[in-house]
Amino acid sequence: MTSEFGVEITGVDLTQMSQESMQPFLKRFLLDHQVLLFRDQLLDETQQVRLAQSLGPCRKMWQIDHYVSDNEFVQYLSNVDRQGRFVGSHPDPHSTCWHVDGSHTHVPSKATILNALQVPPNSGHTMFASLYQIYDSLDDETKIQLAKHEAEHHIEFRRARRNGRLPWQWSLAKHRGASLTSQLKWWMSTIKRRWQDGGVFHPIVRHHTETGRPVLFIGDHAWRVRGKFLPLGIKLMQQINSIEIDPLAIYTHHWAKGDLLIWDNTSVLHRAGEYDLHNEARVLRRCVVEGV
Ligand SMILES: O=C(O)CCC(=O)C(=O)O
Ligand SMILES: [Fe+2]
Repeated sequence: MTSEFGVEITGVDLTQMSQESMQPFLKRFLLDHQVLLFRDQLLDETQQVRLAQSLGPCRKMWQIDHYVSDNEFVQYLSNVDRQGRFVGSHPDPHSTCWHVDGSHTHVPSKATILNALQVPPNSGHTMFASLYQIYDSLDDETKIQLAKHEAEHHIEFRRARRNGRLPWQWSLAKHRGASLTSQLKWWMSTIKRRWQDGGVFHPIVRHHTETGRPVLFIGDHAWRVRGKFLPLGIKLMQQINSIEIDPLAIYTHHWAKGDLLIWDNTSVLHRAGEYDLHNEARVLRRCVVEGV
């Protein structure tokens, strides 16, 4: 892993451990090392949910149409359907940008668990960077300035541009052919919902809820700095989000079938790597633990 975070744990069969014995050990390792890797673990859905629940209640998951699970706590990230046919699209294209799972909710998830059922031999990696380390690398003045601000995290506003939701992109992207009326309706209902729900704000320098250590709480869902004139707030957030991450501080996980990764979601950024969507099958089973 890297010199700062991540650990591979060997000699453990996760299917054989009771929830009680797993809980203290997993919790300690996760807080200390942020990313845990176990190899050769082919769990079934129930076993993976049980493992996740040893850390806390699981989040109910949305399902990918072509690879649905009956278990509400399980999601498959897959570019093939159950018969192994390529569906021709990425299960979650936005996950290729650095992000924190669920940062657009008031209480971001505590941990994410992926188990690899099928993976390409040399691509489709997952990358991690420590938010403790990113914060620690800032100079004192920047730390003081950033600590004064909060970011609004909103998944739709942040993704609008990439999804071609902005008028000058309509002819280019996903929404090619969508009528002006349907686009306007989308914007009106999204803005109305945001207005009714109120925003989700997190301090840009956030203290980890369990370790108390400061992190630079950035990522793809953070779309504007609160309290600034909107275009400036958006621009400033983009600048903060585009902070350069030292390549040596990134852990790139090259998946093998049976790998199981657990990460402490609010102390790392993660992102999915590219792979050949049309020729290389990639199926990961995912569970998410609710935050505290
Ligand atoms: O597909 C991946 O490598 C990562 C997906 C992801 O962002 C997640 O599981 O939260
Ligand atoms: Fe994610």
